[in-house]
Amino acid sequence: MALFRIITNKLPETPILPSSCVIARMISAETTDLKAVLQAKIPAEQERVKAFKKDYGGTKLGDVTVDMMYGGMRGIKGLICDTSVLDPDEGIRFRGLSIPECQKVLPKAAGGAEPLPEGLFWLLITGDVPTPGQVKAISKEWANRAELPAHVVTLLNNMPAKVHPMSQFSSAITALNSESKFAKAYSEGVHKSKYWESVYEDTMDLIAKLPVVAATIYRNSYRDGKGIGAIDTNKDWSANFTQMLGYDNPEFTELMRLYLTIHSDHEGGNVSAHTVHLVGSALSDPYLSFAAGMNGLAGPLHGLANQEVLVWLQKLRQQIGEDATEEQLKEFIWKTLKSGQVVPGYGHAVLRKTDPRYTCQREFALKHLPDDKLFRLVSNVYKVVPPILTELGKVKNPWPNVDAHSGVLLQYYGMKEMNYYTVLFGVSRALGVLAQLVWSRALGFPIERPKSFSTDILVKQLKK
Ligand code: CMX
Repeated sequence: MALFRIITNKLPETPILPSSCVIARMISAETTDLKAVLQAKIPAEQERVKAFKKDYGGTKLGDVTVDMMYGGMRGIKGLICDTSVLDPDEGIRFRGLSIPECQKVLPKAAGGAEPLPEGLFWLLITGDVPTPGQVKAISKEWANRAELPAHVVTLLNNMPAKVHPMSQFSSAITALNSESKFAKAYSEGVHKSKYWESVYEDTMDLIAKLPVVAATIYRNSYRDGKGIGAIDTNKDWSANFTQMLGYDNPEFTELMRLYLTIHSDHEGGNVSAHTVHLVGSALSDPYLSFAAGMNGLAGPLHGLANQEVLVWLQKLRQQIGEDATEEQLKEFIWKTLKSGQVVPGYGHAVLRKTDPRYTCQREFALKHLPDDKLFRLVSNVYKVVPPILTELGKVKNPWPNVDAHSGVLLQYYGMKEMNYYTVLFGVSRALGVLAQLVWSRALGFPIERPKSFSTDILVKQLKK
């Protein structure tokens, strides 16, 4: 019996494969080491796909190019999202309104300058700018729906400290599905034309409960773990949230109103929105769908970038100091890139200019904390990063996104626990993706199921 055989990684139907890529490897024919077998195959397959893309990347199957298929479906127009649309140059518009327009027309808290996220939710789900009375009614309704079932509190209180806040968040949301009115209605045989009604009820319940879940995680992970206090039905959603987190500075509450408004929605194709839509299309209830989206938000290329930015800034401060010169900053940024890492908070799959969510946070900082050292550092980084990313030659958008600025503001008001930041993003994201979910059921969107190909079939088909 031969102890060894030659595995040639030259796969059938690959005439486009350069001969230099035919890799032969000696491994035991009877090896039980699965990883070793895989390791032998991967380099050749990488080369095959690279060569295939080089020759056929621009070739279309229908309206879709091979590059789009291998490239994260970038640029494929294949989704409907009515709540918001993202323009590459101008940034997000919520139901047609830009962020500055929302800041102008949406109702504010008494004495406040920032929009109430309740109003943004009304706008997203109806398309209409609400009156102050309508916004007040939502604040009250969410306060009345906020209570958590005992098993979710027990679950959170028993989470080991090493479980990341986003994992705690997602677990608690999944466990909340015991309360789903949609799941109950479905099991009782509700007619499909009425799906949206119980999805709406779950949406309102879930949004109401998220600050309580989030505040419980914060108190358990970073404070004394004692109770979060009672919800005040006369306070708005953000004011109740900051009070439960244990913050009493009204300026922090104003920041939270802005934060929860601007992180809410970014049309349909981003990982969190698309995941909620996809999972919801299987008629998984809103709790399960939203929890799935939160697991996507927890990725460092998406929402977790707000944590990564602060980790990166801290490293920068430790290594070259807060008052680093432009040359030192440049050197640090190149060091990051040369070590194969991304500069967190910069770049975007759709945007091609500075994110207006970055700009409005910068304006908040200029108004409230112009002399903060970390803010100044972020401003200096803003001057230096875009030319470097441009010089790299491959980055399509060298400008900052929302995550480049949010942590600095939170740090200023005393929230220094950066591992927690993505939870705040998640609380806000509920407003957009759940409004989208209600409409998906109201419009009867079917289960999502795009067609995939294998590389072998694609090669065969295009050769023909
Ligand atoms: N730093 C270094 N390299 C970057 C980069 C950055 N900030 N942004 C993009 N690139 C690189 C990509 O990694 C890619 O490199 P390879 O070809 O070697 O794989 C190349 O430039 C082309 O990428 P792109 O088309 O410009 O960007 P994508 O659409 O593929 O990715 C994004 C978009 C956001 C994932 C990417 O810009 C990135 O990784 N940014 C840093 C992480 C971040 O801030 N994410 C938060 C985004 C906002 C959010 O969702 O919250």
